Amino acid sequence: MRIDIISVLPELMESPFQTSILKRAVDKGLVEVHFHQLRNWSINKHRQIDDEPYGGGAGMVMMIEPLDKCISELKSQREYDEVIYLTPDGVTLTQKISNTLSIKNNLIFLCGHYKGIDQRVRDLHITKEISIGDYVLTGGELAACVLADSIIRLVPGVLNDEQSALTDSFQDDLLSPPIYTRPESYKGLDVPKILLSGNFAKIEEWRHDEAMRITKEKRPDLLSK
Ligand code: 6GU
Repeated sequence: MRIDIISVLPELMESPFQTSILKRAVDKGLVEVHFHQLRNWSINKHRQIDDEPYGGGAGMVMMIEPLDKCISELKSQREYDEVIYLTPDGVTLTQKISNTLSIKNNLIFLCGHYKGIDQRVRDLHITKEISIGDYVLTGGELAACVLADSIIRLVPGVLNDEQSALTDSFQDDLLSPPIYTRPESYKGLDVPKILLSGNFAKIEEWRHDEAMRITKEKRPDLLSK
C-alpha cells in the first residue's frame, strides 16, 4: 500500500511513522508513506496557497491551482483508489471504513486547513470526505495520522498474532472485556478466578458476557446496530 499525504504542515506528521508499529510496517516494505508540501505547487513567489473567500466572510480558502497541480501530478504517476479529503464535515470514520481502505493499493490524503478548500477541488478530485469525530482540529494533519494508523495496522503482515486485529474493540461491534496480568492479587484486588481456571470454553463465555455487559453500559448504541 502507498499513501500520499498532501499538507502545508507535513512535519506535523513525521513522528507517528518513525515509531513502533507504523515504522515497522514501513521498514518491512508493507506500506510507503510520502509527504507532499503543498507550497511546492504554489503559483507565486510568496508560496501562497490560500486566498480570501468570494462573497466575503472570515477565514481563508485553500486555492484550486496548487491543489489541482499537486493532485494531477500524482495521478499522472499511478492509479489512485481514493482521493480522501480530511475535513470535519466529512463522514465520521468507522472501523468498517478503515477495513475497506486497508485492502486498497494507492491512496491520497488531503489535509484541509483554514476554512477549507475551494469547492471545485472537491468536485474535480475528491472521492471520499472523512472526519474523525464531532469536534474541530486546527487542521487535517492529526486526523490524517489517525486514519493512516487505523488503516495500516490492518494491512496483512503489519500486526503479529499477539496484536491481531481480530480481537479489537469494534471489530465485532462490542467493546473489549477486562484484561489482567500478573500478579494474581495486588493490594487486595484479585484477578477474576475464572481466568485462572484453565477452562478455556468457560473463559471465552465469560469474556463474551463481560463484553456485552460493558458495551450495554458504555455504548448501548453499538448493540442496536
Ligand atoms: Cl478531518 N479535520 C479537522 N480540521 N477537524 C476535525 C477533523 C478533520 N475530524 C474531526 N475534527
